[in-house]
Amino acid sequence: MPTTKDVGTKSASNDKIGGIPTIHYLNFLSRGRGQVVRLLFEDAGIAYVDVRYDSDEHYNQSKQSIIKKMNPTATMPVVELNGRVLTQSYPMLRHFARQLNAYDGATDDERYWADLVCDIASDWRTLFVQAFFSKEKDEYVRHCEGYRKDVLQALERHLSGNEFSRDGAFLLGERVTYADFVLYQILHDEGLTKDGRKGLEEYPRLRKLVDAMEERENVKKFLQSDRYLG
Ligand SMILES: N[C@@H](CCC(=O)N[C@@H](CS)C(=O)NCC(=O)O)C(=O)O
Repeated sequence: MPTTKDVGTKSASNDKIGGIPTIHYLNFLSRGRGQVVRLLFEDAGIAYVDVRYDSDEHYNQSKQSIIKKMNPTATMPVVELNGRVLTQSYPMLRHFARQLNAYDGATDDERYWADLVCDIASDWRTLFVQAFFSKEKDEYVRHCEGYRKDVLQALERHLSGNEFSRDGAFLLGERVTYADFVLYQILHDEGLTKDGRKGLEEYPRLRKLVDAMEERENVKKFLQSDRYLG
């Protein structure tokens, strides 16, 4: 059976999104595509119900029963909210951003910029997961030396040069977007936010974003809470 936990207290942000969401996700500590949705809930002060499935349980049982009933692709995260089911992590974030009237650009150009960075982070996550879970010896080491270096350099160059992000900490300078969360989460899951940001020594612009994310009031509280599982 999955574990279920109530998190937080109902707030005005819950009213804006239409209630208290239930998020179904694998028990990947505080990592993965589902975690970034949780992190946005935490930041926005959204109370939520956290349902976690162990991988064995998911693949042997719940994938074909509970999850596939809600989501045709049978993947997670899946969010139930007010009798509706939401699927696909990053479109979900954009949906909540619009409902909260926050976490996104104010113009087409700003939104394009946030979506662009989200897309790079999404491609990166796909390759990270493949390498991390590969049965082939050294595949993850090859990933870190190859693709990961390239994508870090590309992101550093993008953020340092872009008119919206070059002067502030977030993608839109002082204003945080859903894509900052997506980028933060892959940097976290790759182990680049810990150990004094050792893995980000060559990427000062990305380090600035990570520092600013972890200084956000509710993110900071979350990282210091027992809900943060590493
Ligand atoms: N594009 C989907 C990808 C979802 C996805 O691949 N989720 C993984 C976990 S991060 C999953 O459900 N894996 C288990 C499975 O495929 O059964 C999204 O962003 O929601």
